Amino acid sequence: MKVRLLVQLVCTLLVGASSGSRTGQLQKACRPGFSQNFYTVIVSRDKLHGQGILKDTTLSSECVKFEDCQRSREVGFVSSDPKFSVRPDGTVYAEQEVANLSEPVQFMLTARGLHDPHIWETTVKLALAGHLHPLPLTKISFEEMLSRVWDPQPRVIKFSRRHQRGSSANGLRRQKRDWVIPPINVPENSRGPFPHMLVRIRSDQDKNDGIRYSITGAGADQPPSGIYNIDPISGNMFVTQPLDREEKASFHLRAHAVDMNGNQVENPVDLYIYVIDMNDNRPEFQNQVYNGSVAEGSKPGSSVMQVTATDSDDSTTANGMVRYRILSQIPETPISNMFTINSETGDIVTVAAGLDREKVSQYTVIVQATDMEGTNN
Ligand SMILES: [Ca+2]
Ligand SMILES: [Ca+2]
Ligand SMILES: [Ca+2]
Repeated sequence: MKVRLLVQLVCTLLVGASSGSRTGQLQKACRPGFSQNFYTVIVSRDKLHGQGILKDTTLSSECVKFEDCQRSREVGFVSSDPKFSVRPDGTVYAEQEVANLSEPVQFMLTARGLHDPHIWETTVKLALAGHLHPLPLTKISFEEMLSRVWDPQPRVIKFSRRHQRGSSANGLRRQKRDWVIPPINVPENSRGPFPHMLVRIRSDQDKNDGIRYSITGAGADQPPSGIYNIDPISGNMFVTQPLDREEKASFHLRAHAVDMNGNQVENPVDLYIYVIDMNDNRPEFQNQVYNGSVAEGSKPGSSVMQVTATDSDDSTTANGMVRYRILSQIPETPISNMFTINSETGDIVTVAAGLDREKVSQYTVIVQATDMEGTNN
């Protein structure tokens, strides 16, 4: 599916007149939780040490915001990726040395109150600044895209042995603690058919009859319930409906295995499911009409105004990268391109001299914002 997006707005440049400002306040009831369900962290290249990142490097300051509604609850963050985490002040940092960050990385972050049972979850995606997504997304079909994302053969996920019999003197050898199951990827807006099998959960104990599998967490037995389910006998786990990444970008479930009497036979295993972005949102300007002003007689290069369009798709990929361009200017006097726009920032500046209020007091400029880095024109 190719998505071609076009948004237009009228941007009025009132030459010599100042623009009015408008302030609006929205009163909303405070709800504790993360300020966003998806954070994009662009990591500056000067954080790199060679190709990698050193332990304890701060990747982004105070990026993740947790609203506690002034209850001053003590909230701890836990990351699904042992390499990256978030400090209590919202700073994203490398918890371990990272060999390479050439591909974007995402992890789930769980916030847990120390003195209350609440759990909040969000997704953090890290991408190196200037990262150019190599996939020519506009040139492959939706079906091709899906086939790249779905696992062709559903994986078998086994419960980890937290303790193993070993040959060492004390008989018990601790397995590496940060053993992490590779995340499960599900493309958003999949057309099914549903239920679609994602993985098979298996215990080594299932030679004995009567092992029963279950999954818990938001998306399984907690709201939004029923998105995932599992066959208790085979351990086959399914997604039951199309997903919307912009609504919920990741899921954290736990798989359990019990015997016929309900006794736990394995330690629960954490499953992280990421919803892979599709380009299903167009850039939207915050206003339909922007009013800017610039003094007559201004020199070329004078700043006029900035316009901003946001795209809810993943901004680390072309799906959510917005580019601007000027389509037209009315009147086209004294020349047809009195203004230029920075394609990445939306800053509009003058490029020619000759602004004369007595001749033209107002210009109307049509600006287009496109995603796919503006290549889909
Ligand atoms: Ca969506
Ligand atoms: Ca999307
Ligand atoms: Ca988009």
